[in-house]
This record gives sequence, C-alpha cells and structure tokens, in this order.
Amino acid sequence: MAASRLILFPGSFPGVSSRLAGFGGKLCSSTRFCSGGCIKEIRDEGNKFRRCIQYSGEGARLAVINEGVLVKENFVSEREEEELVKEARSSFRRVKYEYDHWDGVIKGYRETEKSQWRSQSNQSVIKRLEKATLEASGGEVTAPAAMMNNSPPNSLLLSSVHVLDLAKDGYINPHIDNVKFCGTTIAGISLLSDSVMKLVHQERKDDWILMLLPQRSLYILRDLARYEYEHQILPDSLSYFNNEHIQRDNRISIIARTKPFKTT
Ligand SMILES: O=C(O)CCC(=O)C(=O)O
Repeated sequence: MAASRLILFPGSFPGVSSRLAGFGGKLCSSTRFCSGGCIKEIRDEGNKFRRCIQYSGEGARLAVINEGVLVKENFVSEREEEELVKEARSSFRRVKYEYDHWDGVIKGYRETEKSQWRSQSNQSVIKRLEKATLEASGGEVTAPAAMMNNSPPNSLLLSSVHVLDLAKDGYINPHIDNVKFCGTTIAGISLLSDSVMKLVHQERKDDWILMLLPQRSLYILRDLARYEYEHQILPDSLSYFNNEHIQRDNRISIIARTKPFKTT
C-alpha cells in the first residue's frame, strides 16, 4: 500500500511455533495443508467463505465468529492468475524491489495503484473482488448516512485496487491501515505463493489470529480485526501454520478497500 497509508505500531515478531503450541482455536480442520491446496473445508454452514484460521484469545475468537477474518480458497483459477500476474508485472517493468520503506513496515516490495485493467479476464476478476469486498462490508452499507460518503453502495469502494509485489525475501511488519485512507473492509487476492497473515491485538499480545492464505485465495479483514489487530505477512523463516512451514515465494497481492468514513 502507499507508504503514507500504513501506520506501524511497533510490534515484535514473536516465534510463531511457540505460540502455536498453545493456540486456542483451529478453524482449518485437522487436515494437513499441502502446497497443492488440500485444505479440508471446515464446518461452514451456508457461508460461502472457507476459513483457514487459527486463533488464541477471547477477542480473536469473537473476531473469527463475527467473520472479521475470512479466507476463501481458489478465488481465482490458474488461468486467471496467469493473466493477473502478466498485467501486474507489466506495471512494474524496470521498477526495483524496495528495502527501505520510510517507517520500516515493509521490506522487499514494489507497488502500484491500479484503476484500469486491459484484459477482460482481469476486469472480471477485479469485479468479483470488489463485489466480495462490498458484500463483506455489509455493515458499512447500513451505517448512519451522516458517517458515509453520502453515496450509493458501489462508491463505497476506493476507486483503485492496490497491487503489491513482495519479493521472495520480502515481508510486511505489523501495522494497522491508516483509518484516514481506508474504511472497515480490506480484501486481498494472493497470487504466486502461499503465505501466512498474522494478526495480533495491538494491546493484548496473547490475542492473535493466524490466517493461511493459499495461492489464489481471497482473504477479508474487517471491523475489529481490521481496526484493533495489527496485521503482517510473515517472512519465510516465520511462515508457519498448523505447525507446518508454509513456504513463501515471490507473492503478488491485489487488494480492494472500502472508503474511510468521513471524519469532518
Ligand atoms: O499483501 C497483502 O495481502 C497485505 C497488504 C497489507 O498489509 C497492506 O497493504 O496493508
């Protein structure tokens, strides 16, 4: 995301495996995760989003139960992924990976905001992403009109999506997206690599959530999970889920966000 939009709340990089030893909940079933994507669907009861989530702490449990965090596997097909990567990479031609973000939030990345996509396939994936973001942000649609941007549901979304290319050795440190630039809901597609997103409550460090983000999946972060938990994409050395190392490779994410509430 654009540098100015990130707020880093200095956090540690606690050892994931030691925390896993005592995790309080596991919503991804006991099935082993294989890089081919054999994650067993958990009890889902009509919700079309699958969850690949582990958590510890009462706040985290509530965030999970209230669907503040969701993961849906295979949101894009392999073919769609290829097209997205091709167009995303063409935006990055001759752009080098950066390792010196001004506040240290992110290492080994390049990024852009994109409002137009050339390929029809990409346009249709972005529409799906935006629809999923809007659906997930249902609370926002019903928020008091005075707090909104006074506009119909479609314009609840930021007009561009954020394309973020993380090098194999790149990672994102704990942060909360700046409320001035982003509303209640963040939705991202993960391409090229599996990864693990970790959320830690900004005050209660033993209140945490791990989200396994398989290649080609969609994740949603919203409400308290978005406002009260710092999120991060773990570097390969800390990339563990359910006691398994989830190998991190070069990863491209495409992220849609709702608009912030008006503050004046
Ligand atoms: O790459 C991602 O999916 C997460 C990006 C992120 O943390 C952010 O832009 O705030």
